[in-house]
Amino acid sequence: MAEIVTESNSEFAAPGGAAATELPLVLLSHRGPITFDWDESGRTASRGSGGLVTALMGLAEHLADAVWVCAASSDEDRVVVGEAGGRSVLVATGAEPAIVAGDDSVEGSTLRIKMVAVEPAAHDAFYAVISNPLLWFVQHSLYGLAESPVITQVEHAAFDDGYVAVNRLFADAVADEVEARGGKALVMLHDYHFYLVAEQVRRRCPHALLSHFVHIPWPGPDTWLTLPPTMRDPLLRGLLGNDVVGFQTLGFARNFVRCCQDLLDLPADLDALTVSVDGRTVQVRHYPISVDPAALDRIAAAPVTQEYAADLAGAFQSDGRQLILRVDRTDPSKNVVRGFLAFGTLLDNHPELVGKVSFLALLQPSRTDVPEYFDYIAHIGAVVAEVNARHTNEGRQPIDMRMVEDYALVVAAYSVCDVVMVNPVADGMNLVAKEFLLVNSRDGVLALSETAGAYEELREHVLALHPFDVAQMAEALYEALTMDADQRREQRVAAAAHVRTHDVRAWLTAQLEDLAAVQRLGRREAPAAPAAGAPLPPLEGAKHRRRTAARPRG
Ligand code: ADQ
Repeated sequence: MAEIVTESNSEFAAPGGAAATELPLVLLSHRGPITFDWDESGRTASRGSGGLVTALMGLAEHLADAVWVCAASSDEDRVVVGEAGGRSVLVATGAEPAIVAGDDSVEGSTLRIKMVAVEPAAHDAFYAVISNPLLWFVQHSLYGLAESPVITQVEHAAFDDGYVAVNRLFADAVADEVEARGGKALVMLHDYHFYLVAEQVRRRCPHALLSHFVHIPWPGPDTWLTLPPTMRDPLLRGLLGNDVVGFQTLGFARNFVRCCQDLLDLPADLDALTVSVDGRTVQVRHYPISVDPAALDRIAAAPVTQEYAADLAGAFQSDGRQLILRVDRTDPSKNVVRGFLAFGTLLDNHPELVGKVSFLALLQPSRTDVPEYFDYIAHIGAVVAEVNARHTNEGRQPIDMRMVEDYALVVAAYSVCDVVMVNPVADGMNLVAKEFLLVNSRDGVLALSETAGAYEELREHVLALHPFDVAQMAEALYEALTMDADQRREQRVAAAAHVRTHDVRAWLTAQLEDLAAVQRLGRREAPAAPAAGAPLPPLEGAKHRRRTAARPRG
């Protein structure tokens, strides 16, 4: 098997060199790796942050012929789409990202990006009616079924004219890129916005190797019954257009197989995690996403982070006081309200802790245009005010809630806190839990919801939270605050070692290995993998050249 490895991305090679295919890469995610804007100095370009963007960029930047398809999100993105006539643009991705003009040469990393501009009404139906909230709420089990969801003609129309139409648009964009690469490419699709893409790309490009990674939970068939068959069946069938469908946990992967069995009546194997459809076998896998330890270490060591850490320790931890932290988007799935109720109960039950423990919440406002999210922020504010009114001690309020997006502050808070509370109602993985483990310097305790994807990996090293049981969460916080030093250290060290060895590169490498295996075995065989000795020949991909270093622009 040839490898996807070039001189400069050998960190993505699996041991033994079996990591990948020799195919060019086409990525798809709703949010892109680069966003363009306009200020007084002219066009600006900024690189997305976060482990996922970094890992996928690290792969794509080093492959000739890779392209990342995404939605145009800003006005300037749409100007770029217009200028490029709908084609992809080459972007230099160094410290100051910029578009590379046709005849310019560039030194350093580059990435080809194809942004798709969606007509606003269709995008609104796709994004603000179907993806968020309908799919997000179903997949995180957020509906109180006595009253919601109410699926009317509006949602049906939004599904047909928004979700289906926009998925078709993106499928066309992806298929155009695959065809431009000779019809053979490795296609990696991301998340709940694009469940219908693979099936359509497969129709146009039967030789593409297709995978989809779902970042959020995949509930069991009963929960999917919340959606009418006219929605849920196409979503499942769309995903079955892939060769490999990836989830965060084994539990979610099994749920998907059960959905295919129970809702579509397809032959499936719950042990092998395969589904047979249209004479093909679809592999269902789990790849727990993770963080980039080196990048986190750099941020933790930066002067701004260190300054923040000293300020936080001075404000919250003098005289032996302890600090509980939470870091979240203000998303109802994160369960912020019950978290504060549990803290209030902790102080009610243990009045000796009043004045001795604070709760710092760094909350990033999220999707405030969705009514449920807007109302949730108001609810959070009311609970915080109530707990603070009940337990203010010598002028010190126990909860310090900040609506802020500041990653250096977040990392500083991880490093000094004594306990971090991660209590989502449901979560695909939850990177806050993993980030905290890597940078905490006080043997802090991770109090983690049983329903977060991260719990499947970390359960032995954390205090379990039941996200609906406020009394249990209050007692777990008490246990965390009073845990003896040896146990704290043992737990955190073991959990951090796990995260360091299971980082975001391991997440990506595992997917590339599985895709290479699918390609090796010949994905068109059904129902099981072909007998040894009868594999299809590997698909011949475009040759991967190392980009010639050249002089920078201007
Ligand atoms: P999210 O739901 O966004 O991700 P999570 O995995 O916790 O959840 O990632 C949040 C990120 O935002 C973390 O890197 C965190 O540090 C950062 N963040 C949160 N609050 C912040 C603040 N106030 N300021 C600055 N940064 C802040 C989705 C899924 C998850 C899955 C990821 C990746 O819902 O389950 O883990 O994708 O697959």
